[in-house]
Amino acid sequence: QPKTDSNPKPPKVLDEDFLGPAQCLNQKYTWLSCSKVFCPPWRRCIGGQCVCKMPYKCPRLKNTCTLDGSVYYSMCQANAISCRTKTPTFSHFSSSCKAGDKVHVSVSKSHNVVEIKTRLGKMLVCGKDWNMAAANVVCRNPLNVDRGAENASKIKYISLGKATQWPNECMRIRCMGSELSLAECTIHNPEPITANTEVAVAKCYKEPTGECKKFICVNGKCLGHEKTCNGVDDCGDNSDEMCCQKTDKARSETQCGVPNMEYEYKQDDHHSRRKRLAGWEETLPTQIQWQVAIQDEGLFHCGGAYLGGCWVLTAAHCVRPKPKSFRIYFSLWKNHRKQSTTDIIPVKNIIIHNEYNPQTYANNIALVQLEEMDVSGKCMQDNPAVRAVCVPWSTQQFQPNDTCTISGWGRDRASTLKWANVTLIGDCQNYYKDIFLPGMECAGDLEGKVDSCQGDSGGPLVCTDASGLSYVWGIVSWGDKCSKPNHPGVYTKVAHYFDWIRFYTGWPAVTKFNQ
Ligand code: 4AZ
Repeated sequence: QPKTDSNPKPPKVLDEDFLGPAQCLNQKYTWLSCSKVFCPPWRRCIGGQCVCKMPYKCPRLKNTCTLDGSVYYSMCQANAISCRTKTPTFSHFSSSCKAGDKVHVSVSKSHNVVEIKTRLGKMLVCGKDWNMAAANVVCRNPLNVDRGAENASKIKYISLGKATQWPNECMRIRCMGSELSLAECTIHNPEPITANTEVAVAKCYKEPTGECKKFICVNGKCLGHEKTCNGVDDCGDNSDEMCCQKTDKARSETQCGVPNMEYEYKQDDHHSRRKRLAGWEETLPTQIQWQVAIQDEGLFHCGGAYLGGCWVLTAAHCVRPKPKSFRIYFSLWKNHRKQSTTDIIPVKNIIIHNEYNPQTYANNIALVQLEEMDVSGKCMQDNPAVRAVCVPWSTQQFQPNDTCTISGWGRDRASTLKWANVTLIGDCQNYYKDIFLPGMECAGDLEGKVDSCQGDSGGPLVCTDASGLSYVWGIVSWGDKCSKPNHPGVYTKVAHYFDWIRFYTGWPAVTKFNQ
């Protein structure tokens, strides 16, 4: 009788430890597997799958035109219909939906250059922002329904040669990757092209002739193993990025919203337990583990929230597009002086919302991308006193009257990091009339007892859900002075910017877990 193996073999690890384990791959996860990722607004999560929402369940936001010229109430509604019919529906936002505003996309025979035809004429796609997500959308339609592009690349305009008459303008486009047509992506106004301008090139996927001996995506696309777990959705359904083992590769899984309890109550000296009081309270040295301080030319004006990986979220008015003048301080507590757990990280890039308006504070949100330490792609050493906060994916996750926490080194509160509880306020137009805009949220109280103030800007308003996960619900943004009755603090409503954040940080940063 053959001996039974009492030590079952560990699951086979594929692709040099990056892809796998096999149990995960067998689940055939894609970007519609809501046990791992969040569904887009026009889908809802049932039994682990994002299924199409009923169009009437979508909010009424902004007049939305469809390709056949009819009007809907939001992009969500148009996409809920596309989702059911599996054909592109969304065309553009406009109050008068005139048919004929269609965007026509093609890929040229020579050089595979992407061309778009709109009522403005024929143009190319600018190389800036051009990536695999956008190439997948271009190639998805109308032939490669699911499989999208083979690859996305760029070519200098001058290299195209003169044999063909090429358009002399390009449009910058930004896609999430899940769009059914380019119309659903953000399309910028045409820009003039010069000889050295890079323009977009897409090679659309073609079914290989033989059997696929490499990685097979859930949608059937065949990929080289080097394309799996690289932070790029090469499959077009994200299945090459859904099962990646914890490794040193640039984007490892993000765990968010849970402080390291071993450290939370570590006390330097006389501090007693955290109290629950109304009003500002001094924090313990490593209590708010996602809080960062932003230093600009040696000065501290603002806070921020660590999202994991190489990403910090803050207010647009806290930063300027000069990464070299900034340093991010993690695990800072008193006097803006380092403590033993403090890490100071340089900044690689600053992304300010392109519709940020410094007069109205509309879209007061920015991402700070930290400098990588080395080829590992990591931006800081593991730090037990630093944890990431989660990004909320739905504007419904928290509601008026929920109690959340603000923290900061704001004005007149001495020099230790402080925290306070505040209440979300639902009817803020009543207090700020038309200067209160979409994407803003109020918190505090109407008597003006507890409020954020100058110096707290950019810092987090954090709400914790029933399971104990903490989300950065708001970013300290503005207010009419501080603690003024009937003028609560105004915060950037982070959930409103989920797609914007995801576009820049990629899927892993906003995925629940990557295992
Ligand atoms: C400021 O000047 C500021 N009370 C920040 C927050 C608030 C007011 C002003 C909210 O940065």
